[in-house]
Amino acid sequence: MGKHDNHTLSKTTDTEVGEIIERELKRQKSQLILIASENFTSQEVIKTMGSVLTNKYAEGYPGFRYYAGCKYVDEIEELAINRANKLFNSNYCNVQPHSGVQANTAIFLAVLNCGDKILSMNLRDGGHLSHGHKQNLSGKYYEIHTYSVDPETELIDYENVRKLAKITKPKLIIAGASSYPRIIDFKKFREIADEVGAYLMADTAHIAGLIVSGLHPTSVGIADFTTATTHKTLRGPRGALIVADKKYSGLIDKSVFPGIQGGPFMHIIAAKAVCFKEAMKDSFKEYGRRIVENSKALCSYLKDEGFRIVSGGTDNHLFLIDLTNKNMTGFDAVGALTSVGIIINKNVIPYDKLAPTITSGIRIGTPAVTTQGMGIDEMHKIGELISLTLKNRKNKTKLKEISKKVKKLVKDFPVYTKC
Ligand code: DSN
Repeated sequence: MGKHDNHTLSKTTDTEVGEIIERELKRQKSQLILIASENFTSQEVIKTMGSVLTNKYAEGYPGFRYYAGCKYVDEIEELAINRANKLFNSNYCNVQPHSGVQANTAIFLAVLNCGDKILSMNLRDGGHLSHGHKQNLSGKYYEIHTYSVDPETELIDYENVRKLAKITKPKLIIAGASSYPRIIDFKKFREIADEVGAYLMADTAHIAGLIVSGLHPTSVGIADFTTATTHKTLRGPRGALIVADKKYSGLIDKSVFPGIQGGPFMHIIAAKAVCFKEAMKDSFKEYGRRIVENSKALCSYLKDEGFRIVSGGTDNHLFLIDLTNKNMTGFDAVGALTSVGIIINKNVIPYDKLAPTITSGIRIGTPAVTTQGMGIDEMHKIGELISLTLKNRKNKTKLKEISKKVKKLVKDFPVYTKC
């Protein structure tokens, strides 16, 4: 079971803040959350994030802190590290990065000098801001070269990656994406990195939960560095971690602290430990299996409804729809879907001619609705509601009817049942 029962979220007595949180809770309870990077974390994770551990400064690492009084937070961080290593089958990890961007940045700082070359996936084709966007630190401090997906298949063209790697001779190759619906072949990336003497970093922010469930091949033991967020498919607190071989421990630890961060968030590290334990359970493997099953079911329903699916389908928790032939932008689609309570995000698609603020596509993901306990029948209902909304986006009466159906569907699958 992926569903979290018996949630009792405690309320703040600061009414101004409390009322806003209450409204956000109501929103989460009444809308269909199909943002591929969002999820509903467990009550245990939420409780742990709200613990007194937030009071403690602990710059440094267990046993080597710059503050006194770290006996118990040392125990917490050691527990989180041991659980992460068990979960990812690794011999070293750093659980302090506050976010995926910071985990990635820590790797850059660890192995690159300003001006060194990175070869990463084009943002338009599925890459991430922190892989070299010109406004991100990565794009400002390093020389970025990008690979694209094949224009026909919309899959990563490994031969082209190899060719580009040989031409550009990067010091670091990044494998990983924030909107790529297919399996990433980390072994092929390893071969390419070895051929040109580059480091390989796998950014598994989106797929970490699928990796630990055995639903996606692991990058651990293949890439030099694996970064992951803990709040997406891993379903933990907002944060990140880095997994690598222990020969890199000194470099990475220094790079996270004091390199790019100060005091670690001990309450979040504790919640990461809770998440890692939850992710070791057989029920989490089953959850991962159902995320992918649901993603495939929703994707294929919408494909049958006449929507063009980028790369023709999905192997993971998300898929992309190209709206070009529907005379609609991603921006338009988000507006219509939000109006009926279906929350997705606009997304650039391979070779997109439109700006990231407009986009030709949308990205849809199933981690959150799968946590709610929805299955294939519900995916078909959601597919119908999405299709009807997009086809009737200017028909207010129709949109009102759809909105009622969305509310009913979500009500049948409560996440937080006691609040
Ligand atoms: N914002 C995350 C996503 O939605 O994919 C990535 O940082």
